[in-house]
Amino acid sequence: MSVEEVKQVAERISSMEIRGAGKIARSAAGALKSYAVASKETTGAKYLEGLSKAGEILICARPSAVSLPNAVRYILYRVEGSGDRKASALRKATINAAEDFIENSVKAVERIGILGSKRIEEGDTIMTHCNSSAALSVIKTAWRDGKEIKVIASEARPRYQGQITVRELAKEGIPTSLIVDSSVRAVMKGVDKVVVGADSIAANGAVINKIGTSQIALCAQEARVLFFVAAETYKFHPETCLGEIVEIEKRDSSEVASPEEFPGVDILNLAFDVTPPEYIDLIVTEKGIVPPQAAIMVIKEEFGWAVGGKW
Ligand code: RI2
Repeated sequence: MSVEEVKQVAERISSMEIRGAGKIARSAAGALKSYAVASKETTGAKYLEGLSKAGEILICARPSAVSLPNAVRYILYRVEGSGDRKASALRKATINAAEDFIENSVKAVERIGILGSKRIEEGDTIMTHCNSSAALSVIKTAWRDGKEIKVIASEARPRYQGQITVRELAKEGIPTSLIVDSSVRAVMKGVDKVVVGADSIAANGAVINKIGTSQIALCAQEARVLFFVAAETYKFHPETCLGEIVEIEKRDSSEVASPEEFPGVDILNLAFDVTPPEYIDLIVTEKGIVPPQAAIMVIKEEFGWAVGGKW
């Protein structure tokens, strides 16, 4: 894959043809692997220059999901740290690191399902929002374990990822209802648990996820409904330890309504919001279930090398 082709992958991530925080991370890793396979650079230095340029292009595709830069940096860090400086050895190191990332990511989602489903009980009605493979792994694992559960999924306007979720759940045979985002509070009294995914988790345990998540958390708190987040450890945001704020992606207003039909109106399309840690009961990761207050420990454990480093 050439730099031009890497740009095309970045474009598919940007347009959300490839979406979901875990999936964009795996696609970026896959693109770097393909770059390594196709690279004709003969010197290590030139190869590394091209690889880091390709990584930068991918990182810039979407700003809020830290899984994307974490995947790229996981690979670059390993390649840069691999002893042999020959282009061929660096290419091999890239391929190995990318394959490791992808394999670990897929296993992490499975493991989150196993751990998180222990907190789902027979007869539970679970609410979810948007389309998160980590959250759905918890729900599907509970169902496959024989727990009779029901799911209520909100639409997640404006991109309607909730429709992907309900199709996936219905295919599995799970009794599923689709609701409009504004009916969350009205139905919350019939919900036992909320399970959502994450695009980024800050050092203070705040969760950045699809717009509407924080309203759901607020309604859950009011109704004393447990609120769970399912997220792989590469969704924890190391730079928030260094005072950085997670950028909330503002997408094109045409996703919400046609600007031509509403002249003079500012149509705001925020893709994500921030749920404060006080509204979150627990975070299910592949390494264990932690309270949001433990986010800083997860970051130190997983990204100590990065937080202390140059970025
Ligand atoms: P998984 C998605 O973002 C949703 O916000 C979802 O909750 C999150 O990524 C995590 O998804 P978008 O790409 O990695 O739809 O759990 O904007 O699949």
